Amino acid sequence: MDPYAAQKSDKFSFGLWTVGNAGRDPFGEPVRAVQEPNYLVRKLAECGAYGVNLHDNDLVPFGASRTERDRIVREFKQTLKDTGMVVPMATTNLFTHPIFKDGAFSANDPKVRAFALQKTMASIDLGVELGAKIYVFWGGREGTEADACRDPRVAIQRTRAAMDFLCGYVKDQGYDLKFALEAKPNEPRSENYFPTTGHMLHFISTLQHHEMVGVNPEVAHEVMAGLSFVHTVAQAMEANKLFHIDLNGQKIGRYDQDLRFGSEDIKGSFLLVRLLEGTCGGKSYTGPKHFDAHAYRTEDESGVWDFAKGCMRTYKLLAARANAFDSDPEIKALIAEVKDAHLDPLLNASYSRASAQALKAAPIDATAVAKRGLGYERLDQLTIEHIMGARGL
Ligand code: GLT
Ligand code: MN
Ligand code: MN
Repeated sequence: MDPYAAQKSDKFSFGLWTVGNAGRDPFGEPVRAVQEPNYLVRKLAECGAYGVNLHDNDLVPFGASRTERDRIVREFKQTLKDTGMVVPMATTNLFTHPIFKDGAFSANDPKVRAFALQKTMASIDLGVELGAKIYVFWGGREGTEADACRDPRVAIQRTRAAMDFLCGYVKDQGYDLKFALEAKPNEPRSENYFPTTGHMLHFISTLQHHEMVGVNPEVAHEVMAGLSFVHTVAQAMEANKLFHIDLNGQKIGRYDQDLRFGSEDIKGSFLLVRLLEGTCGGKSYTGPKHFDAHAYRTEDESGVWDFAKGCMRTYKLLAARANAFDSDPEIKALIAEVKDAHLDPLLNASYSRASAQALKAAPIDATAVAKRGLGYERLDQLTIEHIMGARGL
């Protein structure tokens, strides 16, 4: 059996909008036929994915009647049952309809804010009905071009009010659902509020029900801003706030490319998988691994499935290499923590006048310490050799 073929136990998921992407861009028409959701789920199951995520309107068209909605949902549930697929995450489309042209929760018009809440409550009901345990908020249109249109502090306050309200709704309904907030620096707006995961993490700490809200960082969105995605994810994990993750590929400084996972920055992708899988130590990430990406516009439908299988296969290849890397005795020796019998107790002591005094008095020869080479060239070369399969497998 191919050890890199995706299994349901890997917990790989795709959004309906990812493998369903028809290749439309701001300059060109779709290049592929729009595929029907039930068909996409069956194909994803064949590829080895375990889950499918959706926006309300990826499944139920905007404005559908209750009868129509119920028929669509019934059929979709049957497909999930037939294929053994789950819906781990659901979200609301608060960006396509023109009513959201100036944002949803942060919009100046109360009618827009109220409509956004109505739509989200209905969409939460839908997600829960399909079994979702995570609910994503991506504020696609929450931002500005004419920045004087509102006090940015008010935008933050309105978003907080919306989150507090929606957390209240979930609790009142007795739903087993957590929220995951997804940041993006810009696009489609010129400036988005909450541009990075770091901004989101602080914002979450100000919410009434902060314990049920975490983050959904996306590779492309942090890399667009020139940030280290590995460090972003590490901060979220360390805060126990990594509720979900959007994996893909991206070049720095471009539009949101949403490329196949691992197709760009192979070293960064390796370090990310290493962190998520926990081969470097610490807690691993056990939630769904969602590929929020799409096939190149050059592709026909078979290219879409090559893309989907490629995301999952690359993840598994990198996981195997991360495992080999962290089992390599030379790597272990290179990254072993430096121990100092005299200083360690002083550094580990909590503050007191006495511990401060002892630390002040500790003799440290800065020149001698500075002379020591750290071996990071060797470490980094070995990292490359592991990634390239020249070592370890
Ligand atoms: C949209 C966006 C993604 C978000 C999705 C959830 S929709 O495709 O580009 O990053 O995760 O709303
Ligand atoms: Mn995303
Ligand atoms: Mn993206």
